[in-house]
Amino acid sequence: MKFSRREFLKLGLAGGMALAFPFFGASACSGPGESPTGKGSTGALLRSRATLPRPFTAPLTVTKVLEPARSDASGDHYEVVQKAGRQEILPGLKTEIWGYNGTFPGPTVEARSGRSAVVRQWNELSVPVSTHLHGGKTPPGSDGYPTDLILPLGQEAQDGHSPDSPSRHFHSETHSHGFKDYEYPNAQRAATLWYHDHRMDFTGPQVWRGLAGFYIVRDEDDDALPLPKGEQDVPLMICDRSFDEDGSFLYPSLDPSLLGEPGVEDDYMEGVLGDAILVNGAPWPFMEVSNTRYRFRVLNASNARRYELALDPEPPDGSLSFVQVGSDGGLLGAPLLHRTIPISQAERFDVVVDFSRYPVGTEVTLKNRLGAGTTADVMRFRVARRERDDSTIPRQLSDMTEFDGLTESRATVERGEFRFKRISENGRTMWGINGEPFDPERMEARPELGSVEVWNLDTDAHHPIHLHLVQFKVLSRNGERPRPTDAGWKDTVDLASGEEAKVIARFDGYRGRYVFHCHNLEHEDMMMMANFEVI
Ligand SMILES: [Cu+2]
Repeated sequence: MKFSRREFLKLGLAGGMALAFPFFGASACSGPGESPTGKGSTGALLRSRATLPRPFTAPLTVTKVLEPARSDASGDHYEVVQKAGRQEILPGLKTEIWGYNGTFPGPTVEARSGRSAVVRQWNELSVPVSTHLHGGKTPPGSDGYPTDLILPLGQEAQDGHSPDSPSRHFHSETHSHGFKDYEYPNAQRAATLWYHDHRMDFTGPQVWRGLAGFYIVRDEDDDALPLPKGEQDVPLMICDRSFDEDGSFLYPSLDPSLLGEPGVEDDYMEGVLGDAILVNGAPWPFMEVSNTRYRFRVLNASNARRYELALDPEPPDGSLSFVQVGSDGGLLGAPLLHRTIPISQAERFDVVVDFSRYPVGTEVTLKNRLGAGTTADVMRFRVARRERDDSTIPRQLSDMTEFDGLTESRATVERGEFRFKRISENGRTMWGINGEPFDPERMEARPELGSVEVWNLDTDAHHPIHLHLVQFKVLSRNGERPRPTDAGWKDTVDLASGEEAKVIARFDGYRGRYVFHCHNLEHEDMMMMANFEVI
């Protein structure tokens, strides 16, 4: 019988060692360069028991676009059913997934800027859910607040895991039964957003089981650019997973029913890292491309894994691999060239890759420079044919007057440090902000509607920090200029251990309560989240 560290603790077998280990074991695999499997990521590797397939044998699939159930003058109305499904992810094995419409990834929603969408989410799973549109400027009642749950029909709200848990507040929260209508005004510029589960204490396991999908906002300005379009505009959802012998997802939940005690075995409190890399749900897929430019909307939908994406071989003409045209919040003002792209959980990079730089017949691998062994590869492109290319990358992409105008002198309030650090809660190591675990009742900040604020963020491990409602600008990193990949409108900033950032945002759109949190989903579930209320 295998004891988890937690069980050892309960039995009093491990003593002080068990308390000390999570601290020092943690930092040993969180810094750059230490563990081959966790390099650049804060987390512990969970090894698959299933035989993993040879890479580059499964074709990349592009997730299908969701058709509205109806459209009228007011906007588009969608119906989505969250339910279990069975998918062949590993060849010859079936994996039970939890998915939007029973698929993983969920269907892609294509929205128009300025045209509202209402998504009716049905819950046919065995657990409560809450759906968040990441990067969306969404009214508070539709933002997928962690306790704003859709309960399965016939299920009552539960008290959560322990009597003194913040989930005691469940009874004072609003719940829906069976379904909920999420209203997305889409009063925002074109951008690659994504939607995923956000249930308090259980986001990690529920996203791991498959509750994630793309939500792409388009507008006339973006459409009018001569960037690659149609089949050459490809969303790529990258995430890591681990598989049990029978093909089912492995995840170290304390209670796999996800109805009792939340959290993961102590060995994984740093975060859960899988050893299989999936793109759009397929393990290390290949994609046949023509010798033209492609626009890839890259999303890191992993729970805890960071990547540093690179092309192998690099373009033979010596040019840099990626031309970044967009960030979390849509187009940049002007394109940026990168040799590699570091991408933390929940970040999006909109990049153009020009395959005309490679001879037809070349195989180009998308590598993860932070990975080792099975996690060093992401997917492969085969330059299979010649094709006429009408696309170009214009020197000017979008009007950034508003972005450029967000300067420190415009801010009326400066807040923080917000310290994203380990805490001890009831004798357990957890994650907190300013020493506090998440509590739905406590407001960490009350920005005024329309005001500009500077927030200071700092960390003790790798924490990708995400603010709901707003897109911000990274003003500085560690007191210096932001790095090139911090450019543009951001809703998530990738902070490594001991880093600090100063970000600036205008808190406009809606009054109400929103969260900000670490997007390492195990950290988020273990309380690294706080509220702000726009007043
Ligand atoms: Cu974190």
